[in-house]
Amino acid sequence: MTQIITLELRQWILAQAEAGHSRDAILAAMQAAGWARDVARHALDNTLPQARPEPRPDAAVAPTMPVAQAGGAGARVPEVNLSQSPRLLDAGDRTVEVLTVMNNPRVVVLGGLLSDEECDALIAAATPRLARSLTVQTQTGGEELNPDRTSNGMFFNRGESALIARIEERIARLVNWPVDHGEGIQVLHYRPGAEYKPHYDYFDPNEPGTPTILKRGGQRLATLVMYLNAPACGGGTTFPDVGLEVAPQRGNAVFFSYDRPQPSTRTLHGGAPVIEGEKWVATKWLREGVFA
Ligand code: PD2
Ligand code: ZN
Repeated sequence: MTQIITLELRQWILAQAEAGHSRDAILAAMQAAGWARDVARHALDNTLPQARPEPRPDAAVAPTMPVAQAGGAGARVPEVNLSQSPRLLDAGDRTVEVLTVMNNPRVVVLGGLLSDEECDALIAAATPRLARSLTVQTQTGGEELNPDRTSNGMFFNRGESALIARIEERIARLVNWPVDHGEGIQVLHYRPGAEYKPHYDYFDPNEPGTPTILKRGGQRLATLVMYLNAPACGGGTTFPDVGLEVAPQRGNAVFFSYDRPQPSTRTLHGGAPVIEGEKWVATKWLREGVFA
């Protein structure tokens, strides 16, 4: 779990101290809001001046602290547990390789998340249900044809088959996030020339349709793009802010998370045009709350 000590959090801490709250009271309020104890202590140590006035016993902790789980800066997000820098991860029914890790943006490239048979089965189940991909229309909360996205796609319902349920459970275990906080898996098919221009996967808080979209499951916090085949040329997943391109390898996946719906997460990403061959991916988006 990554929690970021933001300027907003520091300002809140200072305001509490100025209002007469003790260090322990502020620490307790932060923990109650979901901040890990060591992160909260670190934030206090690095924010409060060494000598402080005596706490006022009557002071109440303000209810407006930046909550750690709320999808704002420092929110708890799905996270692959890499604290011991493992080469291999136990995903329950399968062992997955850690191939590449980046911290800012948070990107983890995973090897062997899906077997060849699972990739083939996903493509076969998706093929009869493909239609030109739509994107969420942030003006209204509806869906629209988007010229920046020239793939065909479809959504599976969560748990709709044994295959889908098995993959969803594997993902949930890998990224430490409940199955019911995930959208249904989406499959996309790109022909030569097709691409998905750089975009953010979170919903822009400034768009008028976003409150409607957020009613179902809250913000997106993380994305997992799973590669179901390997196009001969092109079709990488690009992160333009950091010059990263993840090569589409069958069975591998790229995971990235964003603890706030802001470009400062550096999670701008796109699907580069397919130059030769075709490209199949399955995408799983993870939400803040239950996506029912
Ligand atoms: O197909 C991809 O590589 C890709 C790139 C960017 C997929 C998505 N975004 C997505 O499904 O959000
Ligand atoms: Zn995307």
